[in-house]
Amino acid sequence: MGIVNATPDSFSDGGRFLDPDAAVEHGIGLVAEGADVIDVGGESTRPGAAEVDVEEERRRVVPVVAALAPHVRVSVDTRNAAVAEAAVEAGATLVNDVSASLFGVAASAGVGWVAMHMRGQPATMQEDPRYDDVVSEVREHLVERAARGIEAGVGEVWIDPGIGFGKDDGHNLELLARLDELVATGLPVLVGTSRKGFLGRLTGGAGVEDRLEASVATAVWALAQGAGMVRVHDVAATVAAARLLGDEVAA
Ligand code: HH2
Repeated sequence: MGIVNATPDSFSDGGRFLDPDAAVEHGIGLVAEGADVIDVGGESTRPGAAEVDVEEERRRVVPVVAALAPHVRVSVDTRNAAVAEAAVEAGATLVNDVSASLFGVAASAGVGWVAMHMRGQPATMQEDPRYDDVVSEVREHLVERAARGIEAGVGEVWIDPGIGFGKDDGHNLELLARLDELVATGLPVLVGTSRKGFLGRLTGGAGVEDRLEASVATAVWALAQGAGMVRVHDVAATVAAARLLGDEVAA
């Protein structure tokens, strides 16, 4: 899953693809690099990000989804039902939902749904997150959300541990180390580590443009543990590295 952020303030590519033409061109480039899905977002959910007006988010996302959908599977990265609905109407077939609450939209539109785990809201989620056992708590929450989605009639439900969403570095590492416990639920797992802050801290303070190796390493790790999809900025490098895992993962 390649990332296209049509936002002015995303942590790694904010402002580069706010112009719809630039966003579409970037998405097409990621498809050429080997992306199977393009994830289009119009609201940054980085720690501390402010909420975006729903109309503004819709204006950012819909033209990009409409232009990409004839070429590739498109997911919409949103926590707003109205934006998800508009994106699906424009051709998106997967709702990537960091709020894990939009299963109703996915069910009535007959599209897939990703339930991601987040503790709190982006504006405050990194203020001292605490868990007794982060993996069990995240798994329980996601299994409960997935059951709600399946009950509502969603035919394709993914779960995502939400790396960096209300988690400290230790929590993120624990979730990656014990990813097999999420895979063991039998639900397909999506993982997003790409260029995230914890990778910078773990690799001696690498800035956002210098996190390629750590991003690729964690993506390959996640796939090797059984994740079904990884959400990445650097598609070509990730695809090249993931090929080392062979047909088992590709299938
Ligand atoms: N991470 C981000 C956004 N959406 N969706 C899923 N399913 N999983 C993730 O880990 C995830 C996500 C944050 O990354 P990015 O889109 O690059 O930045 P921003 O939120 O600032 O737009």
